[in-house]
Amino acid sequence: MLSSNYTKKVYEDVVLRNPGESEFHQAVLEVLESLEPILEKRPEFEKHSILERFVEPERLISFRVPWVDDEGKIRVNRGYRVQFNSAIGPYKGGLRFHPSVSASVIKFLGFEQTLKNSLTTLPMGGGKGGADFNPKGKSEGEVMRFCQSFMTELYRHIGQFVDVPAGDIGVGAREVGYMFGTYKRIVGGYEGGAMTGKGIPFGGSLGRVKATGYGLCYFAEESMNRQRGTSFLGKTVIVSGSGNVAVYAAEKATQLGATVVAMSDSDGYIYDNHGIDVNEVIKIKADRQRISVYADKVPTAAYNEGSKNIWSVKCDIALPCATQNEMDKQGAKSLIENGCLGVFEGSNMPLTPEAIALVINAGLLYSPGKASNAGGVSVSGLEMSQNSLRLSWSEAEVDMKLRDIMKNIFNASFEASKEAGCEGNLMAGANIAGFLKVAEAMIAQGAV
Ligand code: NDP
Ligand code: 2IT
Repeated sequence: MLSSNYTKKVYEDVVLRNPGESEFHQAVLEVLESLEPILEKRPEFEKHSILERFVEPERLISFRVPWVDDEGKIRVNRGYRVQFNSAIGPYKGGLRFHPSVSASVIKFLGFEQTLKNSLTTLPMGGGKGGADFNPKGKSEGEVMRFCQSFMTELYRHIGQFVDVPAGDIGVGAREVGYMFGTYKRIVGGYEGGAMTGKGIPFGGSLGRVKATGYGLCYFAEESMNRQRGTSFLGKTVIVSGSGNVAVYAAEKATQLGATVVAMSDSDGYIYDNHGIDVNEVIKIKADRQRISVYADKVPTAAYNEGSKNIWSVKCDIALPCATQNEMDKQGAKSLIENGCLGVFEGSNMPLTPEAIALVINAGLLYSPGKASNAGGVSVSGLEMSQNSLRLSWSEAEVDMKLRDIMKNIFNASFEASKEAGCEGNLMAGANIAGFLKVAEAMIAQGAV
């Protein structure tokens, strides 16, 4: 609930100006609620219309993506890029290929990305993009032709100093490779820093693939240690999803001494109280098969239909790593009843507002994705630095920098929560800490 006239007015305008865009409204409302305590103390933000500017993307590009399927038929998808905020650096954020992609989804993600990138301490603004293309069931040739067509429009909007895309749902190393190759061909030169998540032989960072999942666990470990004096050691963990973020979160949680008992895809989840063999999941996903195949291969595992039911599994730690609004109040209630200690977000906005309220009010540890999943974009930032320097850091060096960054994000969020009078509320802390830096940069740059 908003209480100040300023935030109420800004939110009303967002709803009026972006009708029906429920994901975008949801992301904005959460942030405005968190910012209220500091807005009272910093009247200059209202004076400079910072919130009005902060919720309005600098630019939203939407474009036709025609491509030819294996039958020779021309198909059409819609592509997007939102260039949300460039106050502290070039726009930066991933590309998502999923049938659910819409202007609302891309805007919520770009809005969140602005705050997340600010938290990383690296000079990156906020952007996001994608298409309502479903890579599932498409041949290699179809995926390549789609990526090439997508880039023949996107290239004119990006560049190492302008806007730097990377992967997200449905976009991994394969798709980034096809898009980067097309970009390179069109612009007529190697501009490594124009995309991140690239393959290792052509400028990729050793460590980017694992960065989001590993970073999530480093953040969760720090939170458990600092806020409860405990750690992953001996804990049971649920990881939803089985994509890039999920598998490396599961791998790191296992390395830190936890037992991952459940993982999922959009159809259902697997359960094994002996612990899930992450390498087997990685193999299944490399073959682009469903998670149900795991239960066929591993006799101690069971498969259950319905991905949302994963939260009914008893666990100490929940790591949602699939998609937005994947945990509703029923899921949160089950976790609380089963004595869960903390929920750390790997995906972007996985908890509904009702689920967040339940988790926080029940006293569980909780971290918002913009803080705890920032490891991915942080290592993207490191990849950009390496491309500019024309060198390559070892995986161990990247991992060390990632650990430091995640610790710093925890500290910044925790300190900001203390200053705002809600010590330990990392949602409020992350929103405030991320916002302040961008807001100050916006004031310094005038009415742009
Ligand atoms: P992937 O495409 O690699 O994996 C996505 C996983 O989530 C798959 O298991 C997929 O299942 C599942 N999933 C997707 N949509 C739904 C849905 N509607 N309902 C249930 N399950 C679903 O994506 P990533 O791992 O890269 O991304 C996962 C989340 O993490 C996203 O929210 C993304 O924005 C966020 N993120 C990603 C970063 C990165 O570096 N990649 C960085 C920071 C955040 P299925 O195969 O059945 O579709
Ligand atoms: O949501 C995210 O932070 C990402 N998908 C990663 C973005 C990036 O530019 O690496």
